[in-house]
Amino acid sequence: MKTFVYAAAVSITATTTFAAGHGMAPMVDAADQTVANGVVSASSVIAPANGWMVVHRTDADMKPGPVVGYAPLREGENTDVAAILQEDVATGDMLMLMVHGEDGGMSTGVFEYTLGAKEDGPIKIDDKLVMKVITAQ
Ligand SMILES: [Cu+2]
Repeated sequence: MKTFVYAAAVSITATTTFAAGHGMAPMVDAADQTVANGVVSASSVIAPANGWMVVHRTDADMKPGPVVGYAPLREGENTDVAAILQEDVATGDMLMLMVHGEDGGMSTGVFEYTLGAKEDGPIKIDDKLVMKVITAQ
């Protein structure tokens, strides 16, 4: 009897976690902002799994360029995600905030992506990157 009760509790927990993580469409919500404090932030990010918000340089072509920052994400909703910029970003520069996974590298919890690599690479939903482009003010 004791074993049965334990099994039922585990089952309910697993179902709840699945619903919370997969019920919301992955997205990045961020606005144009000053980055004078050395940080770029997103007001809300929904991630399908634990991973990273990666900050790429970009331009009018909207292609992801070099990585200039990253911040950890939890599965589900993240609010006020802040990434420290690794180099100066000037007023008018465009940045692409993108959801990346935590898969394929050597270490969990260590950001191992470099541009074009598979390790901790970008996630895709319906073959599209999950990202938002902002301009530094
Ligand atoms: Cu990316």
